[in-house]
Formats: sequence, C-alpha cells, structure tokens
Amino acid sequence: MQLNKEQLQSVNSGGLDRHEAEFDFLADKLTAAGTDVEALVGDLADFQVAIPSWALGAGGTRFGRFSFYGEPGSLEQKIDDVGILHALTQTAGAVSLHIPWDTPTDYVAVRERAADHGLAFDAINSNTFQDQQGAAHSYKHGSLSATDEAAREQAIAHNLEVIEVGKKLGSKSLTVWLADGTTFPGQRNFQRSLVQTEDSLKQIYAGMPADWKLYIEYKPYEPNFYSTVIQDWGTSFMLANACGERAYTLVDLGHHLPNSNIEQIVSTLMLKGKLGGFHFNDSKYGDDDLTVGSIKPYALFLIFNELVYGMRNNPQNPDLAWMIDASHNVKDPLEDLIQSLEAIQEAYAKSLLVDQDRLSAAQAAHDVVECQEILQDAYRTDVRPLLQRARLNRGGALHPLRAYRKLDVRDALVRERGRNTVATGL
Ligand code: LRH
Ligand code: MN
Ligand code: MN
Repeated sequence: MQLNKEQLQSVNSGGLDRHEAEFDFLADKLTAAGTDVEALVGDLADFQVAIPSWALGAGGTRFGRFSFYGEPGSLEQKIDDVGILHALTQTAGAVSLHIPWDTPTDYVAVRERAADHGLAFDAINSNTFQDQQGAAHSYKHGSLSATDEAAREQAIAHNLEVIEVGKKLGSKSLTVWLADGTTFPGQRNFQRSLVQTEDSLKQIYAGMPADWKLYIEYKPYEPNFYSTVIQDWGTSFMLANACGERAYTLVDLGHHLPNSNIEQIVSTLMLKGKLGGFHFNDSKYGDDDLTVGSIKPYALFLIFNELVYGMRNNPQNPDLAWMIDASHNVKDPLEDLIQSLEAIQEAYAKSLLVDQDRLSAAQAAHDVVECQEILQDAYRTDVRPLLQRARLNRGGALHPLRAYRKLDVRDALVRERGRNTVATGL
C-alpha cells in the first residue's frame, strides 16, 4: 500500500488557513528575535531518520507479545510501512535492516520497492546475540569476545556477510551491538574478553569497503547482568580508535545507567570526531525502548542542543546516522513511530532556536541564570508550526497522526494483509 499526494492534499486542506496564521505569528516573533526562519525550516526538512525494520511490528517483552493487526509479514511490507511513515512525515527517508531477521531474498525487488517510496538503506545491523538456525557454533558464551575460536570466527564471518548484504542494498555502514558479557562474577576474564573483541572488530573493519563506516554500540547491561564487554562510551571509543578512522561510537539513548549525562557524552565524542550514529528512544528505567520524548523530553532537547552545537562547530565529526530504536507493546507501531518522529523534530527545532552567541556571552559573564533562561526560552517555544511548514514544503501531512487516522491506514493494511499477521524479526 502507498499513500498518494491527492489523499494527503485532501486531508491537509481543512487545516491550511489555521496553519498559515499560526506559522506567520511564530515566524514574525522569531524573525524579530534574529532567527532565519526559512533556513530553520529548511534544516528541519532535510533531517531524515532511519526506521529499523524491527520496529514495525509489536515488539512485546520477554513476558509476552501482543500482535497488532495488519503487521507486515515480509520485508517488502515493512518497506511499505516505512513508505507510509515517510509519505506522512517526510522525515523517515531511510530503512535500517537487521540481519538475519530481514535478509532480502530478491534484492532487485527490495531496492525497487524502497526507491518507489523514496527510501534509502541506512546502516545495516549484524546479530550475534542469538543463535541462528543451523549455526554450527553457539554464542551462549560470547560472539566477538568468545574464547571459543570457532564461535568467534563464525561471528566475524557473520559480520562480513552482513556487509555483503548491505553492499547489495546501497548501505554504507555497519552497526555492531554485542550482547557479550557475563552474568556472574568470575565467569570470564575481563581483559581477555576485551582483547578478543578488539581483534574481532579489527578483522571486520578490515573487511569493509573503503567508503563504509563501522558503528560500535555500547550498553551497560542486558542480557547479561554482571558485566558487558562494550559497556560504555569509553570502551566503544577506545575500540573505535583501535579499529581506525572510519570506526565510530554509536549512542543509543536507552543504553546508559540512570542519570547519566548523555549530552556531555555526545559533546565529548563530537569534539573528538568519533560520534557516528544515534539510536533514539526514551526510558524510565533502563533500555525501555519507549516512544521518543514520552518520558524525558527536556533531556532530549539538551542532547539535541549538543548535537546541533557539534554539527556547527565540529567539522572533524562526520554526518550522523540517525535511527529510531524503539519497541511497542500496546500501541499501533506506525502511530508510535509517528509520535517518535514528531518528538525528534520538535527537539531538533527547539535546539536550532538556542541563541548560541547569547549563550556563549552569558557563559563568559558567568550569568548562570541567563544561561538557563536562554535554553528554556527555546525549549518553551511551541515549534509545531515550523515542523508543519517543513512537512508541507515536501508534500507531507500537516498533522501526520490525524492524517493516518483519517485515511484509515491501519484498516487498509488489515484489508490487504489480513488481521492476525505476525511481523518477522524481534
Ligand atoms: C540492543 C539494541 C541494538 C540492537 C537492537 C535490536 O539493545 O539497542 O541496537 O540492534 O537493540
Ligand atoms: Mn540500539
Ligand atoms: Mn537497546
């Protein structure tokens, strides 16, 4: 299924006058304060976030999974779902695949399908956290860190195969997240695990094409609950440095211990030119993978503020690979992703409003109160008319969620796919 321009125009039409009025009011105010509104709207329109193939079905938890009606049952249908998101929001212009959950069978068809929706293939993800069907060796005691050489070689070979899959799709980067670690003290030797992991990553790095990047994701715990080999940004940074210039750290918002200052991590990595990718989600407790902006929207804004600062001031850092890494147990996955995309754009727009010159003057004057005022003034601005204008300029929906419901997209998907479908993957 594919949404067309006429459908979007018809749902937009009723709200255009109100949008004009709200946009003009906000644009006047921002222009008077020295903001280049047109440039800001352009930045928003250019901001594209990849949707992971595993987020399109109801994810569930380890205690159960409640399927959602009309879930995509194939990679092609997942691409259609991302196409729907992109048509509505104009900000979901890429797909990120997890292999082997979503290994294509017909590459030409998959590429054409994506191109039809205006989608690119972003970073591709390997999976050595589960034993794959028919695999000769188990990852129960580690993959890239394994002391069992045969298991480690199998894990390295898997990553090299994933690169081959990505090459056929036009991906330009590989994301590695390892579940490797221990659940009990004394279970394994920390140093040996790290040395093995570094050696494995170097072999994978050496197998990447010259124009590819390697993203190394960290996470402090889960599924192992005593130690994780790549537990934090420092370990990831160290490994990325050991691999080489095109290896970077990937920050997943849910992969931190409570109260970590993620914005400071982002800032340090960008200064060192080593922040490569970003997984958006939100959490109350741990790696909850909740809708972006649903729990800590101010923290998200502060993180974006550092990202924007880095994008403007750190040419040593590459363009970032943005992806949503959320899961849904009780919501329609597409509605949830629309909410996440909106929250990301909102935080980005607000951080673009921060007057960096005034902030740096207030910092120099040690005017702590003024520093806070500058940040919160931007944060308290209702930027939604700017997001709407960016979407309209690209032919998207004025209100993506309302349009999704008005156009009865889920019903159409159920009619096309059947009611009790189950998504592949996680
Ligand atoms: C691990 C993770 C990683 C995986 C995805 C399924 O928690 O964030 O990015 O690839 O979840
Ligand atoms: Mn992640
Ligand atoms: Mn995660």
